[in-house]
Amino acid sequence: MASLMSEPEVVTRAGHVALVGRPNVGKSTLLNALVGEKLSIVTPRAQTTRDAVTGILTTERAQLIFVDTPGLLEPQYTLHRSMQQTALAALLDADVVLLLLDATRSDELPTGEALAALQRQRHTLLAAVNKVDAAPAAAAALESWCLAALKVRPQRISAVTKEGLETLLTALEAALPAAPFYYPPDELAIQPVRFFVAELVRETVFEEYEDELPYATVVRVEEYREGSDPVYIRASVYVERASQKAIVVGRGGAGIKRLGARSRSKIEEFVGAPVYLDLWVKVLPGWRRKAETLRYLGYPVPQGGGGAGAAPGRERRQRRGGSDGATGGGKPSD
Ligand SMILES: Nc1nc2c(ncn2[C@@H]2O[C@H](COP(=O)(O)OP(=O)(O)OP(=O)(O)O)[C@@H](O)[C@H]2O)c(=O)[nH]1
Ligand SMILES: [Mg+2]
Repeated sequence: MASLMSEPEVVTRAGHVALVGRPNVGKSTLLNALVGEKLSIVTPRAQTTRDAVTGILTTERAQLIFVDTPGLLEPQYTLHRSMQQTALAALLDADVVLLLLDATRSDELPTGEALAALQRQRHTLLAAVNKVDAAPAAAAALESWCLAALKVRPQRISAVTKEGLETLLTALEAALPAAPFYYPPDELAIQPVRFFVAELVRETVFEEYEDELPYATVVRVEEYREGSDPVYIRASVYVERASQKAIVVGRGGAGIKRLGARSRSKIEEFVGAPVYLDLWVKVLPGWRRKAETLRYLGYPVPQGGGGAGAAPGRERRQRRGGSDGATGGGKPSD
């Protein structure tokens, strides 16, 4: 008993840090920079992230479980409401919330339900003004807003140049509760490989196609044969209309070939092995607006947006990359 009591106590800190903010402020870029691995997809366009993407950073003193979230927006259709629900759930579940503001967009500030949730979260709220490499002058206005609205002084950072990230990390570590590590120290991600594969294809859709098309696109990995060489992956790219399918496929199949080749090289880098990517374009009419198609695709269905049985974000994340057995109507058509 005496010898047990005299052993030195190692105090570690651990918990969830939700990265929240308006679309395009750099949440996913920051997650990748902090974890040191590209886990969350990044595009120059707003509303890229649709899921809570988790990345883990274990330091000597702390384990930070970062949760990247969809941008806080004014929902316009059912998928938006699903994204908003995912973001707010991550915010409410977190041990620490990091609100990101964008130095290049001093008008992009949280409003409504999101602002109210942040104000309620004040005791665990930190804030940062990102992209100071691009527009350091605009940071002052955002700092004033943050102090007035949330009583928090934001730090100045750049997720791209990594300026300010060490100081931010120290502040985040200090804000976490004392706790043992929840994951092995070398663990970086929680979501299954299938999730990241689908996201990498979706990111490439953002890069290859313009206007509304990337927003009308969702990717589902239908089959993943790890044992085969190369790794065989069959994935469906769902769009909302036949005209969109024609655009993705392109003249003589040139579009889908380019999408497949570019996606494959990203996936090979991610899984570290040669990959055969079998990509199919399918039409799932109006999938963004219908509860049953969203459910089929694994998105949480917001309350009031499709009746009972909406899966909360955490459960859905595990299911989405799991078996192909997800059902719920909305049968895809070719
Ligand atoms: N100059 C500069 N650009 C940045 C910085 N951080 C992110 N960006 C750019 O901002 C754009 C949006 O970045 P994302 O990380 O996708 O933003 P997000 O907040 O995750 O966006 P959503 O997922 O749409 O909500 C990309 O073009 C990034 O390269 C930064 O520190 N400096
Ligand atoms: Mg994002």
